[in-house]
Amino acid sequence: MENILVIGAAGQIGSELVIALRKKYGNNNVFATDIKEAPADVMQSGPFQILDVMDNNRLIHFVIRHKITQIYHLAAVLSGNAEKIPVQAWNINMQSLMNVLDLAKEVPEVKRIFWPSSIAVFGPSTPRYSTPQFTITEPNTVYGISKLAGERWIEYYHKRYGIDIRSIRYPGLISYKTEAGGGTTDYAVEIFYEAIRKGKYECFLTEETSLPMMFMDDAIQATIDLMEADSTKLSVRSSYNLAGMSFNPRELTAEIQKHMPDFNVTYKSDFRQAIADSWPASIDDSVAKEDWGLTYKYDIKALTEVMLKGIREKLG
Ligand code: AKB
Repeated sequence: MENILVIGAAGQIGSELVIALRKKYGNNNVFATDIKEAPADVMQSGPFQILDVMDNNRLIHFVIRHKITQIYHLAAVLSGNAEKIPVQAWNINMQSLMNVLDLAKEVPEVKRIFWPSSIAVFGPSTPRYSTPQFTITEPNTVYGISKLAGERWIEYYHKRYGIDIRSIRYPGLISYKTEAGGGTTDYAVEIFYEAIRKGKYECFLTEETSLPMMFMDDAIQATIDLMEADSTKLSVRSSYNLAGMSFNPRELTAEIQKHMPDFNVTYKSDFRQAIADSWPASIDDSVAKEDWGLTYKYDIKALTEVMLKGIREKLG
């Protein structure tokens, strides 16, 4: 029997992952934690506790008391926010990971860990199109530097201590349940909310800024598939590339306008433009497909339909 701890359960990924894991492993076996309250369904469908991953003592006691066997550590300061508080963001992103890695060394019952990386590990010197799994990684954002350092650490802990930690380089994630917070790809979530709330949107990236993106259902499925994959098939112990779909704000606007012809977007870049310009426009995820059978269901058309429907229902 698995007892699963999700750290960062109130966030964009966590709030959906907890529900998916509870469906699979049973409501009472998935322990949701965060430093703030999570959406009602997360709080009500199974155990939830306020827990700060930076508080090492409480974390280790929690893991031992609840006989945790798997940890999903999702808490992080994202790219946009991290540029505002670089040293604090570095400390949070790195120390929280080190707490979880050291805990896995101390508590052998913890058999498997998931930790998300990001396309932010790439930088301006990385090949921009169809970015390979193994390539130049010279990120120039504090978030990217912390994710790259994290990738090096998880591979090290795997090789040196045999800890089974698995990771995905998520593209921009798009969902309607919990709004994204502080990332560069957030425009692709905000645009849907503003389309429905106001019929117009001012985009903080230029209309030609192409980035890799993915609908949350595909990201959750990929995460669970990777965690369930046969360990001997995993050739990458840093983090797997995931491509999702690539589009720019102009293409996404055109897709929304098929449903809302009067929707209007204006463009005013801010500091996040430089971050987006340093990231790949498209990703090669052939290694993930080969190793553990990565697949996707959503393209830009299906994504737009489900986002508009979901937000309309949510906002009543
Ligand atoms: C961000 O924009 O910071 C994140 C990411 C791509 O990791 N969504």
